[in-house]
Amino acid sequence: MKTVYTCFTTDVVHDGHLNIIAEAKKIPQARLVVGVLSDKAKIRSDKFPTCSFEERFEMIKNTKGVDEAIEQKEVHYDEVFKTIKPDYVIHGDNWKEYPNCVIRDNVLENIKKYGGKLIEVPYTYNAGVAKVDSILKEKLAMPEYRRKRLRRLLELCPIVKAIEAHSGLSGLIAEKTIVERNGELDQFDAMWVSSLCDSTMKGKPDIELVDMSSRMRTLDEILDVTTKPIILDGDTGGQAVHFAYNVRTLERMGISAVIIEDKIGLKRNSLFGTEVEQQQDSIEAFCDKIKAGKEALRTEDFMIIARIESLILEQGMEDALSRAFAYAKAGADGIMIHSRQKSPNEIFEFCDKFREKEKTVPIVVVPTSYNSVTEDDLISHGINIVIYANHLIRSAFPAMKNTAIEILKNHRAKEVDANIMPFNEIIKLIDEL
Ligand code: SPV
Ligand code: MG
Repeated sequence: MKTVYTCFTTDVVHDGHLNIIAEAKKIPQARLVVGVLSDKAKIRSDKFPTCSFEERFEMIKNTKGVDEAIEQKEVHYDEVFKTIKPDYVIHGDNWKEYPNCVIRDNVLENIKKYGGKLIEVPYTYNAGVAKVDSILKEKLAMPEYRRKRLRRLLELCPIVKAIEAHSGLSGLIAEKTIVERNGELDQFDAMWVSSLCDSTMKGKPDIELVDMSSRMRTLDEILDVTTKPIILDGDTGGQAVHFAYNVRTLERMGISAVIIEDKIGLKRNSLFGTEVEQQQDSIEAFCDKIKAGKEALRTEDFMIIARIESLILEQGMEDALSRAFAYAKAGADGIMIHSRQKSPNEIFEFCDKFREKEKTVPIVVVPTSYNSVTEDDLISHGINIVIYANHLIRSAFPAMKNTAIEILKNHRAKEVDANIMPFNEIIKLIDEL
């Protein structure tokens, strides 16, 4: 008996999968083993699953023509080659494109070591397959599915990576960018809707001038075209009573978390530090705000994360730590600790001391100033979420400004063409329904 192997990442078996099974069945005297990709591997290389691994496994196991289903833990098939050594691997030819070609290259390299064979089947894309894709995408975007995904990511990922989004278009970049790194695939897990970037986008200062209604319009734009979970920068949260109302609205919209900072009065951006006047809230009042938010919640999904400004305002490590413990006790679902130092040392000291006593409450960091720190360093200090808080807008601004300068200088647009997106790409960038 020969063994034919394929790996399915899907939540729904459609014509494409049935076609692969049918092709596999044409091989005489062979049994078909199907790998079901683990959740951990799926979220690095594909969309988030819309059902549990167990449900996906049962579905594949019970599909006609499948002789055996196994869990494939990693994106790459190395383990499969060690244990099963399939005579054939069968796959749709759509994996020839970047970034999935990385998986294909690895399969080709390994299979030829022992004389196995790769069979590629033309990718099936018909109205039925398109419909399944679109239904799954819609399901992923629904508030009740999207909202709880941040908590699930915290269980699945060594560190959850969020990138800022300030519009539908930047949301699409956060949603769709997948890269190959050291042979592995990677993508962002979540989006951060920053007060700085949302305000800057509107040409306004980051002082809570762009009000919550406007912030919600930005959120809605992003929610409309993406599926990844969203963490909102909620500034100070405003008055506790208003915060409670806003939490309820955000929860209904499908936002996964809001982060509020322990400042009062006219809020200025933290990266100003002590260069401008900024006032920290009392521990008691801020705990009351956290509690008011928690009481307003209707689900277990939504997270209220407390942001500590003690290091920004040079109030010392002890102040930061005592606030962190108090906020966690008041019910905060996570602690964000912020710093504007070039070195991550004070962040690491805080995290190490916090983790001595508090093992589970997630820690969030924003390494804008201490940007040489790596995600591995952050993981080793018990940090759970990293936010790249302003990088898309900071890269867009100089690019746009440069284009404006060049057109003005040349009295025509030809000179900028080489540095901008080709016209036929921009008109096809956005998928139509
Ligand atoms: C933001 O992105 O708006 C933040 C993070 O609050 S920071 O700008 O570093 O204060
Ligand atoms: Mg902010």
